[in-house]
Amino acid sequence: MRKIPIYAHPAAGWPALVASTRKLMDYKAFLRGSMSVLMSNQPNGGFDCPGCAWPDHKTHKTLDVCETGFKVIASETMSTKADAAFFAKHTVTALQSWTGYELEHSGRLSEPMAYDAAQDRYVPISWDAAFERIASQLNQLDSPDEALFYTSGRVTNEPAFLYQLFVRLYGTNNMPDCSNMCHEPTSVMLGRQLGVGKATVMLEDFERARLIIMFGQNPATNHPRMLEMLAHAHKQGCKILSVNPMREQGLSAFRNPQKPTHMAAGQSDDLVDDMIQIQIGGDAALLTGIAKWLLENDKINTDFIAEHTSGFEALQQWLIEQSWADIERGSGIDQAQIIEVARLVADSPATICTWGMGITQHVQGDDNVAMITNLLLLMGMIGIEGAGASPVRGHSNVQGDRTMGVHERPDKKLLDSLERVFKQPMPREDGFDVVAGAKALIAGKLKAFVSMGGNYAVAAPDMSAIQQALTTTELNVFVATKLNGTMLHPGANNIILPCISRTEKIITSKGEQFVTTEDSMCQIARSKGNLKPISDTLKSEVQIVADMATHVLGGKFDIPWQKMGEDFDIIRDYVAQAIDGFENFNYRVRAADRGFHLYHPARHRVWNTDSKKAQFEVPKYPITFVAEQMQSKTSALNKGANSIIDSQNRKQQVWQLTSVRSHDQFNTMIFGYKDRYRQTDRRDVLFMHPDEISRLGWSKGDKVQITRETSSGEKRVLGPLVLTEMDIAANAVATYYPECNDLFDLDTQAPDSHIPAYKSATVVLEKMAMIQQTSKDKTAEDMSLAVPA
Ligand SMILES: Nc1nc2c(c(=O)[nH]1)N[C@H]1C(S)=C(S)[C@@H](COP(=O)(O)OP(=O)(O)OC[C@H]3O[C@@H](n4cnc5c(=O)[nH]c(N)nc54)[C@H](O)[C@@H]3O)O[C@H]1N2
Ligand SMILES: Nc1nc2c(c(=O)[nH]1)N[C@H]1C(S)=C(S)[C@@H](COP(=O)(O)OP(=O)(O)OC[C@H]3O[C@@H](n4cnc5c(=O)[nH]c(N)nc54)[C@H](O)[C@@H]3O)O[C@H]1N2
Ligand SMILES: [Mo]
Repeated sequence: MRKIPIYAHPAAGWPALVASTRKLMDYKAFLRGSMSVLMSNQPNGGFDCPGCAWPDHKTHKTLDVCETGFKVIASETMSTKADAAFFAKHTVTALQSWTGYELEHSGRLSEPMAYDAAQDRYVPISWDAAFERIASQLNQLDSPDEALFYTSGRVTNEPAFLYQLFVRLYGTNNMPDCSNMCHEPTSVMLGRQLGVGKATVMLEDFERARLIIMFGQNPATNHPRMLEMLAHAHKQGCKILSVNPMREQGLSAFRNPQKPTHMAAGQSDDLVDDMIQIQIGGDAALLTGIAKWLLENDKINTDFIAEHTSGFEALQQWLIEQSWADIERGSGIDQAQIIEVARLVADSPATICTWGMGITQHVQGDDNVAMITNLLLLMGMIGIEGAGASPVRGHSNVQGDRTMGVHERPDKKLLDSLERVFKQPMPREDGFDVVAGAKALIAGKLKAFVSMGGNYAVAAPDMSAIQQALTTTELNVFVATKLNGTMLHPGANNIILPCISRTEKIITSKGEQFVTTEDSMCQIARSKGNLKPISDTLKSEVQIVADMATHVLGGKFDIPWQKMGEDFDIIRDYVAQAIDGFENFNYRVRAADRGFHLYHPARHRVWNTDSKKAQFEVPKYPITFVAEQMQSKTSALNKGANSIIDSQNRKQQVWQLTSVRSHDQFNTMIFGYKDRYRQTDRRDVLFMHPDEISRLGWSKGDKVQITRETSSGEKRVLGPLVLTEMDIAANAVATYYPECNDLFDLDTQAPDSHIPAYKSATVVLEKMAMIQQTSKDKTAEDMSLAVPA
């Protein structure tokens, strides 16, 4: 296919700095925010950037923050408040029609609020009254399992540890977290295959790697600080490949903001040597092809396999059985190009595979991760310098929350350890994850929903159904910094508890407190905000959990909740006793600027798996899964009188849809409508290759509607969307998350990790002019603001 011209301005560089500065101004956050930005991710104090989980550079004393970081900080440090006066002006019904952009810009939540049904408004409530109401509702439930306790990955270690302790002592493991929608296949499969569900690499490995393969990841937008590391590796001769259905343009031209000369001279680097434009959902097939060639050409590391692994024969047999025809059909890539990649893998003494949501968010997400790990194991690329598995986490502390015990399927070791330290029995039954919790809510089986951050309903599939279900509960509680669409569907009691954010100071009777986070490469470091909280009324997340526990559990357990709320060292002392790898936590986290690295056995070729060896896994799904699905939908669609005929009188075809992020959002928090790299200034777009647009006889700018049929046969419709050109694989289309989340359903998920398949949905497209009578009342212009909350 023809390549379409790339974005003219390099990623990062001046445009990114200008965009960042403008965002601080938009948010009226300049004074609070700019001072704050200078303090993020610095050695010797400062706070951990509340953006992504990419590790900090060890030695940087300059601006170790990026465009995304700037925007997230601006969003936190804005001086506008969503306070009592704000809520007095707007009914909840009116707020329901606000866009995500409008809600995000309504300001920082600054006092506790409770929903008053008579007025249809949130009204102020005192902290005490709020906690009493929470306690009375939670204590009335027939079983603690009727409550769901969600966590989002921005929550830091200390509140996360306290929260899981409170929830377990209350009596349930119903602790879904955003990880269930994000890197869950990584946690599950790396856990099973290597013994630890986390990255085996450290930042310095990127300096020694000879080959980096990036699967389904868009660092220019989502982990901009990673670009600098890639640029560095590239300069040293490391080959970099990107496997992605979209040519993500931020990777093609990068200007390093850390290097003023680079910026001034207007130089830029192309970071990617080759781009493998995979079919959506085709990664397992591609990896199968690479592994098959390596195996059949004696390029695998037989010594490593013999000494360290188990399950090789089964994988070998399976690889031999896979045909090149299926590999090509499943991946959309020619055998010749796959062999080229395989040769690079064979020749590389040090290979890192990195991956993001393009790998995990599929029905075959678990298989995709398994195949990446299989490839690394076949080559012996775990436990040597410059090589390994590098899943790149999203939220800044999503990995830490899990380490602290926020987990709906806790392992026995964690529960034993909590019982030993706190001398109380812990619930042993697995709880609900995001999908199971949402289904239980919709089925009316849950009576209370509590969330530590996040925007559960809007981030999940079946958004509207979850929002509707929240109106049927006895209690919904939101510990949060910003208003969002999960808070606007009140049940009998709906309470918002505003918290101090990452950029703000936490001062208690014991003095200024710091918290800790864990980055994507297992580094634990301190984080301390430097701004005065936006309102004197705010409490820290730790104090909110301590108060909730005090009110809900009363004097039932001999645990110093309030002392912990005042002195976070006490929490860390408990963590040191309860969680592996945190021995001497308070000392070690203070001893070095960047804290400490958590022991990772697989880095040392110690395998804490069932077999005590690294484990090969055979994929569960056929590698032609997506291709088959598209084929069967196409023939079903074109059967009988209902078939849709396009403008050139051809029968309708189906497409594979993926959902992605822009640099003007952080998940459901919409900062703006622009995507510089993808050259659009609206979010209601459908990206399609220009060749495909002309093949259909359509034009860019046309309005199209998407229809998806769920596994139960229900039709979901989204549109109109504006057709926009993009260098994306044939048969593939893309749009922005979360606007599309009602297209996805809770039943379409991976078998072991239960991750929703946000990255591949088989859909039908229709040009709006051809659709009769459906949406005459809605123009694309209306839709450009219709970002769901
Ligand atoms: N600015 C900004 N930064 C963020 C976030 C944000 O919303 N905005 N969110 C944070 C969070 S929580 C996360 S998890 C990370 C997410 O970071 P990423 O994983 O980079 O996020 P996405 O944009 O969801 O998708 C990544 C890529 O997957 C590709 N893709 C889609 N389908 C497939 C496929 O089948 N195969 C392959 N190989 N690729 C595919 C898409 O084209 C896209 O380039 O970013 C974090 N950082
Ligand atoms: N279609 C589709 N859906 C997806 C994805 C996708 O790629 N496609 N990605 C999935 C992924 S990877 C993720 S991680 C989820 C994200 O799911 P979530 O983590 O639930 O969503 P966020 O939008 O990050 O949450 C934003 C809210 O967090 C609150 N918040 C912000 N900072 C703080 C803080 O410091 N403390 C507290 N207590 N609250 C705070 C604010 O109230 C804000 O409104 O979405 C998932 N959904
Ligand atoms: Mo994420």
